[in-house]
Amino acid sequence: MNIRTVSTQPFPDQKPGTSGLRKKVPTFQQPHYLENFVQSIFDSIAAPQGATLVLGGDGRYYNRVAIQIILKMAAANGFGQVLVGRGGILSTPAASCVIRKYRTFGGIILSASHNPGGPDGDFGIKYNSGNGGPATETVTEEIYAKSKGIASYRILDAADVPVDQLAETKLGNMKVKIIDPVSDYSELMESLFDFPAISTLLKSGFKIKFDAMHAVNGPYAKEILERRLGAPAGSVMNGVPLEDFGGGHPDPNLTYAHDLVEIMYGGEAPDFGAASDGDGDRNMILGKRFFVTPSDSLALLAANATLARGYKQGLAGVARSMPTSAAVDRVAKALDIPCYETPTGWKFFGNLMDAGKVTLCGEESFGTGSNHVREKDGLWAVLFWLNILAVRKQSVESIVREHWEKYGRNFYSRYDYEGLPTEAANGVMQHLRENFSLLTHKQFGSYAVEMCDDFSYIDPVDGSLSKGQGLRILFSDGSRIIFRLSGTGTEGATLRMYLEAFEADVSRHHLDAQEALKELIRIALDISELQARTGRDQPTVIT
Ligand code: G16
Repeated sequence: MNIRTVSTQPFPDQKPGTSGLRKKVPTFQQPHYLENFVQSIFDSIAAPQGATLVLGGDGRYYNRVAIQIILKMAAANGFGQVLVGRGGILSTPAASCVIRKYRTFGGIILSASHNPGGPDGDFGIKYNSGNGGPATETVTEEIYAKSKGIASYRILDAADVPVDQLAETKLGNMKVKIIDPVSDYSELMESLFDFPAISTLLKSGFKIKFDAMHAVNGPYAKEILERRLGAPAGSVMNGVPLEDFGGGHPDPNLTYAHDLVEIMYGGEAPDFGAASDGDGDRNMILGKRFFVTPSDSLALLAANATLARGYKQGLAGVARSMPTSAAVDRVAKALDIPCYETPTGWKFFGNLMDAGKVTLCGEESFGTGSNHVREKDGLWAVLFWLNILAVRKQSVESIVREHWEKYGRNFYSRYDYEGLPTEAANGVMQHLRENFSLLTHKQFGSYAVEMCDDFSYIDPVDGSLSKGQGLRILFSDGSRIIFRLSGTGTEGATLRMYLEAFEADVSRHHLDAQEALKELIRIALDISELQARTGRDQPTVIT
């Protein structure tokens, strides 16, 4: 066995963001770049000799190359076994499921999620701990610290391992086991939801369309929706994963999932539509000519959770990221369960779930999940919805409208300004921070500012403090404007502006969100001076 110790120099830019390290493919292709980060992970987690690791990714460009490098480095760093999804494929929730099911030490997931792929697209890598969830900030900070001082990495000199057939091979002293990426996950889904009831619904003429966006969930959706549940062939569209996602932007929202949106708003629209992203953890839910906001979807799943087998006992609590609308807070109040508000990023939910404090959680960025794994889970959300639809036998739209009648409607929208010059984006944030005291208690049209702050969070489980998590302008009627800089972008800065207004009056629930939020949007643009400071009249994406 020939283990090489390779001398290297640190790269200054290996600080993990909201969800791991995400960079352009050519950045990862630089000599030693991936190796440095992987060695920094291994040095930080200090796995015992012989430990087992899970490895897989969303199949994007560079996935296969990275898999081979990581396998050889794992062998040289004393791992005993690596479980690899066939073809190097594992959706993010499936990786979490496999880590938990086989109680492995942890796992490495290769994905840049919803970011575009291909030779000029994005690539990413993140470490998930033994609970199946993204490493906590304490661990990612440690990885970053190691990356800044790295002088060498270890790698085995060996031929590539075949990963396209289910098999067990040896790499040095380490076992490499190629596993079916879909089966463990499918079994888990079957244990949570009433598959016979969903199957009856799907065979009764209730039509669905699932857009896998040429990303990792294609094989998962085909297996579960078409094979196990009997949806007609073709219910899954764009179901073949491609290294560049067919040139698309695999982000399930009204802008990027346009193929599906056209179908769902067209003449012969199916009853239910859904899409998921590059690595299968995000979801978008649509009814016939009707869009369900992710924040509403989370609230609705919480309110209807006991209709699904896996949640019959009720919920211990719920959690949402700070910018996510407070719709779920109202449900939690009615159910008399705790509701936690965390910073953006799934890693903050893990501790709460491990401690048994929450069962369901979600983010406005098309992410919903539960304690069945420690990642958000796109297909899980789709199955949860189908289970509710199978029991309630109503349309998506009527279920949502009834929900609003009961709890009120939280009008919600997010404006993304992508690819801004970093200084301009920082300038907007700085300007807002400096004006906090001037804004407080000021009246803007029908809105009065109650308080402003830079959100910080003390983890109730481990006591860790996360600061600088987004600027909040909170109004006396519960409306909110939030500004945040993205931690997942790979080009310039992305500034996100989140807007929320609560409406109890049912006669106004039919309004379009942009119409209902018009005044708040104007106020947000005024006080931030965003347009003047960035030179942008329009956001890149509105969700
Ligand atoms: C964005 C979203 C977050 C989400 C994160 C990772 O982060 O705003 O809510 O947790 O992406 O999601 P995914 O793993 O699907 O990429 P940011 O920092 O860009 O706002």
